[in-house]
Amino acid sequence: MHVIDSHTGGEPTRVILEGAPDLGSGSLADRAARLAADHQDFCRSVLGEPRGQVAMVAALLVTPQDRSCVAGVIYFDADAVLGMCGHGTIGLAMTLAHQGRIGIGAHRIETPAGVVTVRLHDSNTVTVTNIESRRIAHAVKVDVPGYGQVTGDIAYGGNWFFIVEPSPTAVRPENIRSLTDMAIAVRTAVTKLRGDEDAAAQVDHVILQDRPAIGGAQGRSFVLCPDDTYDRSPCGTGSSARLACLAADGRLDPETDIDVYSVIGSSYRLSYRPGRNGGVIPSITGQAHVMADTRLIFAPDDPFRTGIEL
Ligand code: PYC
Repeated sequence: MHVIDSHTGGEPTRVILEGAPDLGSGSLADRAARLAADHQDFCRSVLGEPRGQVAMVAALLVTPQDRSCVAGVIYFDADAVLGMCGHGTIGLAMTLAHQGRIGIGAHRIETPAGVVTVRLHDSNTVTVTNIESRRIAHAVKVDVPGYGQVTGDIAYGGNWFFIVEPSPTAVRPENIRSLTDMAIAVRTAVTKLRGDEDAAAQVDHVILQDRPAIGGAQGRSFVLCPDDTYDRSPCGTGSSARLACLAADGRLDPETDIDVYSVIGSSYRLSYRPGRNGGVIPSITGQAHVMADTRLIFAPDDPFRTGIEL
């Protein structure tokens, strides 16, 4: 299997160029559903140890339905197929540039969540214009066993997020274990909510957002992914969901840049313009670096050809 690995602000992306199962034809959402239903072993084998690493997200290249797109892509982590992935799209753009398939300028990419645009600025910097992102529910209260009542917003940015701001625990590297435990407990409680918040059942990412520092600077964010790892980057779809909340609260004007930081300190520059359906069209600028251009081997007699499962 031919793969190219990159990282975006420390968060790895593995682009699969050949050797993946045939997902047939149809919309990217249909093909993504087939991947999730029928190919779990394949997903684990590509991302899990010993061939992968915990934080890695895969970007499976497929033929786009929309022929104006340079590529179609289905993202997945070790546990779930994703609707979109911001850091993965930045990594994919750098990978396509590394292969000489795209140059400086704007290019369209089809994802299960819709068509996004990447603008390649130089040999490492990419701006992603994401799909329209929106806040679904504001100030949702949830009782979280062991943590008490937690309040947050449900928002969509290509994936589903519950955003807790300010985070009850400081977003610092030394707190990653306790942030992870809290975010898992919050997600479990949110997905059990019933009533008006049907969207709650779809939440598979949690953002614990640090308090902004004095002077409007943004604090760091901790982002829990579906496979219970944390995003080393500031999370493109999470940043999109949060932009929708900042806009809805009147805390950020359109076309205004802000810098946001991940728990490990890597950054994105964000802005938005108003969307047609009441949401926002986010712009996410970040940097990716290609790390490896390699072939994975899955020998039939390798007992760990589908990864290590404990
Ligand atoms: O950047 O959107 C993102 C993302 C989702 C999961 C990991 N990264």
